[in-house]
Amino acid sequence: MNDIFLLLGSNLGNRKLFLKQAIDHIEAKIAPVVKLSSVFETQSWGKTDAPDYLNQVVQLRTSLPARVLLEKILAIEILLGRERKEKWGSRTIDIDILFYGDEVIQEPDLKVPHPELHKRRFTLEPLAEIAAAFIHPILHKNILQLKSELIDDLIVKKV
Ligand code: PH2
Ligand code: MG
Ligand code: MG
Repeated sequence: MNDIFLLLGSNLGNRKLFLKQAIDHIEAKIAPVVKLSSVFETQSWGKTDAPDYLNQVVQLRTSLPARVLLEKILAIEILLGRERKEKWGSRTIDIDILFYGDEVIQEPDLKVPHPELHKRRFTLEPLAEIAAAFIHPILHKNILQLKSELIDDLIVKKV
């Protein structure tokens, strides 16, 4: 079994409900959630005039191959009304694979660990809540260390 960490994000419509529905679909179609961070309200990163997000990190354990996991995640995004029009466009739900155990995957459409995770407060704050000691398999630092080195000053607050 692999420890999987997923980041959920929503900044369109009933954001809280989309997070909840994403978790319900993950549990029904992928695996039970073993840990869940608080929900954080976060300023939009990359496209700073977009509405604020709600972000939350969930931990699962599964032996599903990463590619199968990715396919199931994309299907859940579509089910919850995700549309892809522009980079960093607002979305009902985004589900990103942050870590797949300590595996490193570098394929065009599947990069694990998530290549930007260590630069983003909206990811590291919820992740630190449930996985402070988890070691990043490329950077060889734990989540608390990565958080202490962050230079992202966008506002991230627990709701
Ligand atoms: N996701 C992005 C781009 N910007 N900003 C916040 N606060 N939260 C996100 O989940 C997010 C973002 C691309 O997926
Ligand atoms: Mg994303
Ligand atoms: Mg995504």
